[in-house]
Amino acid sequence: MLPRQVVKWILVFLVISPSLFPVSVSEADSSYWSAKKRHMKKKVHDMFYHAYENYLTHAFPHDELKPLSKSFTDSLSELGNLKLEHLPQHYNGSALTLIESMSSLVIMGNNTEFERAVLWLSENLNFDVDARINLFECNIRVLGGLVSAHILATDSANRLVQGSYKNQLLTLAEDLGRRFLPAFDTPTGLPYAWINLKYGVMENETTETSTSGCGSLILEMGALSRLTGDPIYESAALRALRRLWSMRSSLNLLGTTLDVTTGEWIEYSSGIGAGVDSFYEYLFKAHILFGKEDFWRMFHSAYLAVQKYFRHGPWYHEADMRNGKATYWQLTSLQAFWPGLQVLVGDIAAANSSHREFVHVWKKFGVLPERYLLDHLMLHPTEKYYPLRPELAESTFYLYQATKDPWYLEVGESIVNSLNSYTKVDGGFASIRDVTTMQLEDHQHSFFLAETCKYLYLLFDDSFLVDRNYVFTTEGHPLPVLSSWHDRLPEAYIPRNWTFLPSEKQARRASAMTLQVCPATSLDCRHRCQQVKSACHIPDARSDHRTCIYVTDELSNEAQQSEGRKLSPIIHYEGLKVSGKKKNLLRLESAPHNNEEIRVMEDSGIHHNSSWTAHQ
Ligand code: DMJ
Repeated sequence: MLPRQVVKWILVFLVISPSLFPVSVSEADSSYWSAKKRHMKKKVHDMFYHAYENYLTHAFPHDELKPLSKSFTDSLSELGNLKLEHLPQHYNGSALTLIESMSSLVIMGNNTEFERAVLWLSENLNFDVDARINLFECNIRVLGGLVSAHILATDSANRLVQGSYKNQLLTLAEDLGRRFLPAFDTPTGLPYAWINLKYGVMENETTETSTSGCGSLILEMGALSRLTGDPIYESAALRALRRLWSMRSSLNLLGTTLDVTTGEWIEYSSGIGAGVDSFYEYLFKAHILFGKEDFWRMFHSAYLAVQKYFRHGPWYHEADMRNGKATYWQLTSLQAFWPGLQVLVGDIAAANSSHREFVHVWKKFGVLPERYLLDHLMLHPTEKYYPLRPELAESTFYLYQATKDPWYLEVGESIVNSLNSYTKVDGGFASIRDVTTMQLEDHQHSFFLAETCKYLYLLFDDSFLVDRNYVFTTEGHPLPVLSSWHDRLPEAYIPRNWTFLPSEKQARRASAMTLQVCPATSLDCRHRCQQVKSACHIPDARSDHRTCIYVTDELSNEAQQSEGRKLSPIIHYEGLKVSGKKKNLLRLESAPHNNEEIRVMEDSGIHHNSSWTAHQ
């Protein structure tokens, strides 16, 4: 037994040691997370290659891998033609998964394989096939994949060494873009959802399409126009987008499906998920990519309407565009992209609270079910599947970029672990048919390589993004933010120094959007925050939705003095029992780490950490 005096001194030492050696504690902390990131990056790298190599072995050049039977599916054309009636006899698909993998290969630093893919596609890809394809899917996956890969093949990084690249991917993209154009030949300019690559719009083609189907073509088609110098693609996409926007209700809400010939709504109920999601995403991203004020105005009104009519605490239900009344109370897996978009906008508090609800559902089931009935707290009877979707990983990546809170790394780790335990099979990664039984389905979607693996990789290793600014398309393909692509960037949008705003103590990153979106945002919240209001954040009026806590002076001081990681995220605070006078209703948001200061904000406040700049 140690003498009591010695025990006492050991205890005293343990209590005061953190203040004696603060640096070593935080160093230990940061080396822990660095090691964790390296380990996780390797795990994601291995996942990607397991999926990719199995695709090459068992499915290439067909579209997608069937990992259980180790065979293939030509999903791009099968979507529009389940009986495969019109496909040429020796049709080999469009190498969809290879196209979708190219930007991920670059992000993971594999230029050799990227070059191999570029050369193969240059020599073999051909769109002159009698196949009815979905315009939206083909646009985001194939056109987006090709345009992004062309940019990566020709930027200043000199990734291709064989010298045989003569813009073949751009030529292919342009050929595909031309094949899209007949779809826009409607009385409204709204495109048909389906088009035959060889023959254009087919006889008796359905005139029904979705909001995302005609409202999210602008990034890829706009980029194609900028690269080729031919405005026709961008004009077609823009005309459709404007027409769609003109169909909004007086509440600035849109429906989910519509008729392209009459320009009338078919389904008046909509939300932020299936059939609509990327419409919102593209309004905002188009503003970043092309600098047009119009996109911003549309996005701003649309975003406000979403927050006002769809949001219920951290959840988003559907509502009727005509009167804003709630229709369906459902959480869908696709909605999980929304917090990521909110990070780009700078609405971090709202992003954080929704994101953790999705994480909660992910943890409850092991993955995110396609549809969960919020009003009954149960799974949708038929939509119990999880097809390896990327949206939660995507939002986790954005939130980590904005906050650097290691909690998001832990979320990423649990996503990776779930994917490996439930979906990894010998022949690749299989979708889940039913999240209650974890029964698998014989399909590895191409977005698993284009998005799921990419966002997880970027979460743990973002070196690809250092000193570069990209907008990721809805399919995860990077497009660079170039000032030469900006039509107009008014003075008011440009901070004096592109990336940093001076602050008394420390330069704080601020996005160009910050200045425009939220001019009243406080950048220094160390001493009891001033009112922080965002132009695009509608406060949730119901007090029972709030995730706030009452903070006493003592706790507030403690929060400001403590090491950020332990106290910063809202979630960590929720378990605390705070006693004392209810002085200020405060909310802790964002996640300072190491020496960054804690930000304490009023409810409904937002903080911007994201930044984007235009390269010359
Ligand atoms: C992807 O193809 C795109 O992200 C699209 O916008 C909707 N979601 C799927 C993957 O879930």
